[in-house]
Amino acid sequence: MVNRRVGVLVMSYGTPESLDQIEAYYTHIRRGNPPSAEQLHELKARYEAIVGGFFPLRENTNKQVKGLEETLRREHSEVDFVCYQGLKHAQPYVEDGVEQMVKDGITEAIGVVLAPHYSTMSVGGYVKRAKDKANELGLKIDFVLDYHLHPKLLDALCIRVEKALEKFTDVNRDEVRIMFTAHSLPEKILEMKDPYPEQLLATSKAIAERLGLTNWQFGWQSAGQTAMPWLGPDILDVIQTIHKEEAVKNVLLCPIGFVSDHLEVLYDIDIEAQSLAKELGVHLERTESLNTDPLYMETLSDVVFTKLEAETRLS
Ligand code: FEC
Repeated sequence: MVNRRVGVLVMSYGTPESLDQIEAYYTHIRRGNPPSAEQLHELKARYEAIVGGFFPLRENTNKQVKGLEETLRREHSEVDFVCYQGLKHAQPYVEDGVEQMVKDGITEAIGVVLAPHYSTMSVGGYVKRAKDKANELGLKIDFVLDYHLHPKLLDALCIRVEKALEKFTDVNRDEVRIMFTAHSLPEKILEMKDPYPEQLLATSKAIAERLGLTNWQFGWQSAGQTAMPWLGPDILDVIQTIHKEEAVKNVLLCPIGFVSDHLEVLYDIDIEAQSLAKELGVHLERTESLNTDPLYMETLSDVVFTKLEAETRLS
């Protein structure tokens, strides 16, 4: 008997493949408006500081897509799962992934984003593009919208917090301020009753409860430099304030909104936040990124399979 064949569209942010592609990538992020020479120079300098010609997000996404396919096939061998990549701002774009599935004769698919928390401006954007293309080509597709409280995701994050706390050898762990972080978004999402801030807080609380953490808070990172206000407080301001007003000398950053090593982690935390911490005499550490952690791969496999089962029951 031939197994049921299901395509999985694995969507992620995307990154350039070389330094000379940064301009086109940035222009795409800015919805077709090229950046000024100054903006481009500033972004190139950030990539140069982390990559030296190598873009970690590309390889991490490739490995995550492969890891998810292997996990799905191992855990659910009754279905012939085939994973396709669809990127938001680089090739292969979300639409390319959908098109490839159709070319390969896939007729039913599930979409999932490599970001656990839902926002209309993040996951909602990926889903809309994939849905539009799938409708145009007649592909049946459904989507996982979030998985921020999945027990295996929480396990993976808790293990990382525990491991990173071990780096603070000369203080009691209650003296370390743990700050959960995620990418900021324009404040206007609050008027739209967007679930993003609430979901991020729910993940933070769940980790804190499981580990019995008492000294923790949430902070936003990587806000865009635009005229409109972005969600705050920004982690750089928080580090300064808690150092000045509460004499905090030990900080652990846990970027729960990201699942890979990439610019926003390797530059915004490891270089920018770390250099501020050094200047202030604060001991700052960060939890390791999930990348291809088997617990993360199992989380994704589980939410994809559960969505497929729910769809099967409905149809
Ligand atoms: O390593 C890499 O090459 C890419 C790292 C990267 C990730 C990422 C994830 C998210 N972003 C989110 C929202 C926004 C909004 C804007 C925006 C702009 C940028 C720029 C770069 C960039 N983002 Fe990003 N983001 C990454 C990189 N992001 C580079 C442009 C320069 C800058 O502002 O720093 C503003 C766009 C606009 O002008 O309208 C909004 C969100 C996520 C997490 C969810 C996800 O992964 O989709 C939300 C990784």
